[in-house]
Amino acid sequence: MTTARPLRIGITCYPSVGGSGILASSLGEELAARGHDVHFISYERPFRFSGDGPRLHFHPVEINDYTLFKYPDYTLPLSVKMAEVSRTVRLDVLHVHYAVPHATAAVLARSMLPPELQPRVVTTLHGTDTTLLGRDPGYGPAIRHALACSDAVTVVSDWLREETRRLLAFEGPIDVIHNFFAPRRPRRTAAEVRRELGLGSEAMLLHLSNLRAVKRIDLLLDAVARVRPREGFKLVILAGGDFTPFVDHVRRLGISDRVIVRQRVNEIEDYLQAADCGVFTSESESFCLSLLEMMCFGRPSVTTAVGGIPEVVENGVSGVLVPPGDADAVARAIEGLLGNPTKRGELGRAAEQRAHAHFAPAVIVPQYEALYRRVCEAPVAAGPR
Ligand code: GMT
Repeated sequence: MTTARPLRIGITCYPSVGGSGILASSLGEELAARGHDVHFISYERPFRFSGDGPRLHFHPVEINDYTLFKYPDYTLPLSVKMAEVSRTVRLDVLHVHYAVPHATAAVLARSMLPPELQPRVVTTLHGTDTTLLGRDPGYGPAIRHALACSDAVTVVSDWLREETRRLLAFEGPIDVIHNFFAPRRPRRTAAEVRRELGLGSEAMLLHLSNLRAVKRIDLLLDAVARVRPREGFKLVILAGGDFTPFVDHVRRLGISDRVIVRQRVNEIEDYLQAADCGVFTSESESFCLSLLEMMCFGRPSVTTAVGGIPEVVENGVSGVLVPPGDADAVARAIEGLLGNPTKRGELGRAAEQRAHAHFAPAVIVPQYEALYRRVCEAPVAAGPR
């Protein structure tokens, strides 16, 4: 039996709160736990990155604010750092999460190196890098070029693969590797969290997101304002973005006493275990990692049936899917779950089993490892294919 040698893997992602950063950080930690040497390259330590370990390293990218530039540049210092790390530790693979500007920087970094030091570039598209920037004429051609120069391109759902073909006219191979979530042990008990939130007998609805426009927080608030009985629940929002723009909306709807917001929470598991169900009202979503986070704790969600979400939950089996943009449908579905604890329990158990069977680290991480091995065996993709 031959044992494959551990790989040296560079990972670049957005370190701030966001699904792609959470996924990339967990992937790095899982790879290191499997014996690979992992090097994060970014302007900050990734959110939820637990820190340097024997095989986990962080290389900061210094950004200069030269007065001669109207806008600070990140892409070039990132590419220089990627090349420097590749050269120093001899990376086998440079895996970039979210194409803009990471894939372009990786392709540039590779071209700065002599052939024997060039890492394979793997680009993972997460969502708006295709659906928003991919259709922008100011970005689309650069993204398409970086994908064509990557040694492998992955996406987080079948739906995103089709969107990438359609919007970026990219015809090269695309591997679908779904997201995974590796929950950490909660630090507090559910009772302690509920006490912190001031919850009595009310059900706890949970929403976690960066609050960007695509998440349709307006619809989320409209929907919960219609849930009856209004004293039967509280909505907890773990906000990875600024909630201030929605405060007036909450007040106008008369639900200030029903909505609790917590900003930039790191210990999301504390809240996931304390919740009764999740609510997601996005108008587009390539996967919805937060939905999976709920599933991992055996909690069902009401969610709009958009993008890759139907690949994550099956309607009526492991969650409840509603049409996009329909606040009434969201409200009725929440009432259906809150009013029927037996059904809620069944859906939650099915959700947890599904998460375990399809979206666990043990299922997904080997798919990335196999991909890395595959690209390492192939010649480097130096130019557009
Ligand atoms: O694409 C984005 O809007 C940002 C990105 C992120 O960094 O959070 O979110 C996307 O990637 C997540 C991780 O793969 C997915 O779970 C989200 O569904 C996806 N967001 C969208 O498609 C809007």
